[in-house]
Amino acid sequence: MDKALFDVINKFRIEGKAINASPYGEGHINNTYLVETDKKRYVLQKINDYVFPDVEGLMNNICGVTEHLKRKGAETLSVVCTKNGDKYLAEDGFYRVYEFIEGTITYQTIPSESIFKNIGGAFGAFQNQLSDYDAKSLVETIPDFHNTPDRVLKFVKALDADVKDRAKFCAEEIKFFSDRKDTLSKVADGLKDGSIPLRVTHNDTKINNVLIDAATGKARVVIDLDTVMPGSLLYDFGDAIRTGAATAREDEKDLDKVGIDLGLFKAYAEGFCAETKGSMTEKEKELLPYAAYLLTMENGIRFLTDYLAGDVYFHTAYGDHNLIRTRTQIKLAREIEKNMATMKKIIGEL
Ligand code: ADP
Ligand code: GN1
Ligand code: MG
Repeated sequence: MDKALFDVINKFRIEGKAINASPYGEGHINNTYLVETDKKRYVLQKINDYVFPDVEGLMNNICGVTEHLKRKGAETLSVVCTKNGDKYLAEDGFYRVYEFIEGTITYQTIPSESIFKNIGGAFGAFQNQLSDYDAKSLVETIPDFHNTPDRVLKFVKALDADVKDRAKFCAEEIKFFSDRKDTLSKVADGLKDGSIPLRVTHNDTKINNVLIDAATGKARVVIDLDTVMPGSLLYDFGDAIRTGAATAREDEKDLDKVGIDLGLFKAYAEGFCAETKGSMTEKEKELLPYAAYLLTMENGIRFLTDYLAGDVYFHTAYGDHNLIRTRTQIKLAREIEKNMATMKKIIGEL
C-alpha cells in the first residue's frame, strides 16, 4: 500500500488496520480509492481543490445534506471524521473518507429499463427529500455550474486563447456549438425571470452517481454530493438522460453506436415523474425533452472547452480524450434533435 495513502488513512477514525488502498470507480473529478482494513472497507477521496476551492464549504454542505437525508430515513453517504474530529484532512491536499456502501454497484451504461426507472425514482425522491432544505445554508461550490450561456462564454474565451494550439484540430466541433449557441438559454432565462423554480438539486446526476443494489437492482444511494446546491430540476433530469438513455458510453469512439434509446428515456421519465409530479410545474414538464438536449450540449461544450484549455478540469486517460467526449456529445445531441418530437409525445402522454 502506498505509504502516503497509508499515512493519510490512518489519520481518520477507521476501524481495524488498513491493509490496502487502490484506485476505484470512474469519476472525472476527485481521486477515489477503495481502502480495506482487516475489519471493513472505506472510500478515501483526494478532493479536487482546483474544481472545489472552498473545501470547508463543500464539506459543510455534504454533512448538512447527509444529516438531513438521514433524518428523512434515506440511505446516504456517511462521512468518517479525522482522529481530530474534523470533516476532512488538510495535509498535502485535501482528503475525506466515507463508509464504503457494501452490496452495491454503479453502471456506466444502463443494463435495463427497470433499473433506469429505479434511478429516476431515486433522483426524484432525492429532490423531494431536499425540498425543505434551507438553500441559503448551502455554499455554491461551483458558481454558475449549470449557467449554460456562461459555459458558452467560457468556451469562446478558451477558443480565443487557444493556449495549446488545438483549435485547428476541432474546427467542425467549434462550428457545431457556435451554430447552436443561441438555443441554450431557456433554463437559465427561466430561473432568472422566475418562470422556472429554483430548487435544491443534485446537479451531477450521471448514472454512476447512484449506487444500485447488486442483488435487487433497486437504486439505493445517491452519491457524489459535491454539487448539491440551488439549481433546476431540469438539470437533474437532463444529465441523467444524457448518460443513461444514451446507447453508448460518454467517450465511445464509434459514433455509429451513439444514439438515444427512447424506451430508456420513457422509463426514466416515468420513474422520475412518479416521484416529482406533486411539485413539478407544467413548464418544467414541458421542458424535460429540451433538458436532455441542453445537458448534452452543455457537457459537449465543457469537454471542448477543457480540450482547448489543455485538459485542466476533467480527468483524462489519453491525449484527445476530451475531444472524443465532445464528439460523442455532438452525435448524441444530433440524435436528440432528430427524436425531439417523439420525446415530447412521450412526456405529453405521461
Ligand atoms: P467523482 O466526483 O470523481 O465523480 P464520486 O464521489 O462520484 O467521485 O466517486 C467515484 C465512484 O466511486 C462512484 O462512481 C462510485 O462508483 C464509487 N463510490 C463513491 N463513494 C462510494 C461509497 N461510499 N460506497 C461505494 N462506492 C462509492
Ligand atoms: C463530472 O464527478 P463526475 O465524474 O461524477 C462533472 C459533471 C460532468 C461529468 C461528465 C463537479 O462528473 O458535471 O457532467 O463529469 N462534475 C463536476 O462526465 O464538474
Ligand atoms: Mg461521480
